[in-house]
Amino acid sequence: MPVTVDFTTGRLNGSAVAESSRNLADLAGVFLDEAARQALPPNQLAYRVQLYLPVPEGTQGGLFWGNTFIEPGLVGDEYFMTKGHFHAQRDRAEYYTTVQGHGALILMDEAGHTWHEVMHPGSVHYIPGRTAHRVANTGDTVLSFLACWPSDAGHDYETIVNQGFGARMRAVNGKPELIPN
Ligand code: PAN
Ligand code: ZN
Repeated sequence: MPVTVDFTTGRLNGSAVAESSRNLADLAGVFLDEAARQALPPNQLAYRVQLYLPVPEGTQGGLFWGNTFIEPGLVGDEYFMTKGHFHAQRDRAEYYTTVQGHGALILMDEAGHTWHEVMHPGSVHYIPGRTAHRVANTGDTVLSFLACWPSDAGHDYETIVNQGFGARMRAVNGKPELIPN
């Protein structure tokens, strides 16, 4: 069965599509206010990823495709977001394209300098190599985006667990602001 994208929702269809999800219980230590995270239901869905991996992980010259759906919500005053990562092969780049909703692509270079790009339906984001990336849902509906990256990129979550990003996307008077740590 061929793989198709529903461009109204961002949903990926086809028997070759794999799916994974992250609940708040999977995101210990990700948010600034850990007590606020623990006060929320641990089985609350934070985001889902649909993956189309046509070649084995690590294949040089191949490409992977992934669709991410982030639920709306806050942990304390911080928007629901992905864990974020550098690529294990540091020079590997990636494209993100927003389908639905509103958000912020938070980017960080290897020196910890952190900035963001606004995500809205149709926005295209080039993530250069050596740049950690994480997405926060700053709207009140599901944020969905498409991603495409090299199949030999790999994911380094460890560096983010240990060092975090240099800034966080927080609600200030109901509006998103990137606030340095
Ligand atoms: C994306 C991300 C996806 C989930 O496909 O993997 O949005 O975010 P985390 O992997 O940080 O949990 C991507 O950037 N792939 O390289
Ligand atoms: Zn990535």
